[in-house]
Amino acid sequence: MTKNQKLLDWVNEWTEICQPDNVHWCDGSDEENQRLLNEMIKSGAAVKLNEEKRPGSVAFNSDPSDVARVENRTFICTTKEDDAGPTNNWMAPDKMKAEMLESYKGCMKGRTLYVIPFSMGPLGSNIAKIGIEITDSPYVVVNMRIMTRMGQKVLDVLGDGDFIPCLHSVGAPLEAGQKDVRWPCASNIDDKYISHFPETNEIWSFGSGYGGNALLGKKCLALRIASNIAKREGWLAEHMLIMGITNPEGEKKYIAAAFPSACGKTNLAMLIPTIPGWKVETVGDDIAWMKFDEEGVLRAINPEAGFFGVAPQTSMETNPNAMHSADKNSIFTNVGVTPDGDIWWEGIGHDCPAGTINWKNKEYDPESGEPVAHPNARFTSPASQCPAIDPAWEDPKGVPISAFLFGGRRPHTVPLVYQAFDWNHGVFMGSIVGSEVTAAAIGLKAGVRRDPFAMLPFCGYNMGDYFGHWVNIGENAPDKSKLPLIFNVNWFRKADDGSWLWPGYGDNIRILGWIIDRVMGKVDATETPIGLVPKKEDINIDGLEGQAEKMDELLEVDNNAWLEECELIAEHQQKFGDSLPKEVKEQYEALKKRLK
Ligand code: SAT
Ligand code: MN
Repeated sequence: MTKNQKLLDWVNEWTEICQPDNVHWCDGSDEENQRLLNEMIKSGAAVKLNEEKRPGSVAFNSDPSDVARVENRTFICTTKEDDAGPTNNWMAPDKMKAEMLESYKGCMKGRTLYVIPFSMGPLGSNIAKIGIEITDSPYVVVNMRIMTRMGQKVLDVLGDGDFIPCLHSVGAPLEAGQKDVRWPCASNIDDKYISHFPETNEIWSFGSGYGGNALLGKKCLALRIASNIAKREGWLAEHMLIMGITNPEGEKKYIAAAFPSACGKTNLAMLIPTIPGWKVETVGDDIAWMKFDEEGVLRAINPEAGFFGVAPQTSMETNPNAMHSADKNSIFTNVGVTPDGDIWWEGIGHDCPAGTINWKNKEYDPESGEPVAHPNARFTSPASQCPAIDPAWEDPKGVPISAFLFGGRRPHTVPLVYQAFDWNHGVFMGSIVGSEVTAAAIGLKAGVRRDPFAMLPFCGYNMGDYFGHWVNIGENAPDKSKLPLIFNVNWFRKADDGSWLWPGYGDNIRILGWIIDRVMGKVDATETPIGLVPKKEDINIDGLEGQAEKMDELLEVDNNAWLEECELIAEHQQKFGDSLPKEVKEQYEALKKRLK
């Protein structure tokens, strides 16, 4: 329990508003976890999986209307609209609170209000932050127990200190005697809100029980709110994986990497090298918090304690470390459940057994053409179960970052890898990250969907100011010579016939190897208008049949294609108006000049 008066008052206040039948303070114990799981299995909300095949694990199916983050219902609520910027939905804090308060009144009737104390980051780390989530979803409780450090031990560290209040309700009160549904949530999209109040460090979420809408430590706290705190305090809260890379000489470097969704970030974080002597270890697959230490080294922690990974297409072929992370003690959401009580999804690597129950609770029908798992189906698994977890992943000091990687899916124009000339050039590279999408995917004309720093849905303030913050980090670094080098990678370049030019997956270690060589000053690079590109001979392609002939095309920088790219970049930069820092604008002008 706690004597923290602010916390007690806050919980009392919301108990009165939400009117739950019970209040439960989560201690994070095994017993508590088991009791909640058993209750959900008994009520039919969860399916217990086969104890031999998938020990300690359960599967949930969500309501078909509640399957992913709801970006159009995600709000940044600041006094001035300009502080939310052109890429966020904005509403004034007072107006949003008044509107949502109406929704919260009596919203937990018939339910239990759970109080979840959690730490983002190793308990007691000076980079870590404590949040308290109020929720009426036991599904959220058991997920938060995996994704964060959770329970009484957090209250012990908190003492009478400050915390980030995170309020969540599925928005589905029960009348007396009303039977619950398997996945309660607000039935109407307009009744859902994922609201952030960066000026007061508050999160109010209503109406959704899924993923980042409901597990408020992840995108809401660790990215949208933390990015605001980081800007104020001079550090970085980024949508980045963190990995350790050891070369055959036994030298180890850590890198952090940002990619838009669907670029294989979790796969890269857990990569198994295809060339002998190299080792990759995982610190985190989604979020990095980074601060300079006393020596001026930028150090990163993974604020999370688990993986909330996309299940479909994850297999022993594509990502054995992720598969093993989910061997046991895991929660599966919107996957198929086989007759023998295991899980199945598209791309898991074997055929779907007859009699499998799909994510809509119907028996799998191969004729229907409907997928068994929802494309955004997830596994929630403890990071400690990852066979490649880095020995320093819970080090409260964090790990030293030597390089940043950005990248997207770019079938054309962007070479396999190139390095920024300097920090501000790297910031410019991050600001233009994007993936090429087909017309159907965005409902617009085909083109490059820009996702600067892969932070578009996660930057909790004006994105132009965010670029400026990155510029400032470089400018104010205690020791500029110790700043990470910045690279852009593109595993997705295609030949004219549409075939991939690069094998990807475990072979990406060959590019990471070059990056590490650059960090250690072991190899030169070729200067091009867009940045520093590898000399062909410095990329190890031993054993890759037919690869040598593709390297010229892969590393090619076509000035005309880049001049066309510049027009797209100009369009993109325009969105930010006056908030675009002059340093980033200058980088664009300099690039154009080098290309001409
Ligand atoms: O649902 S999460 O926000 O946790 C994952 C994602 O959609 O990126
Ligand atoms: Mn993510």
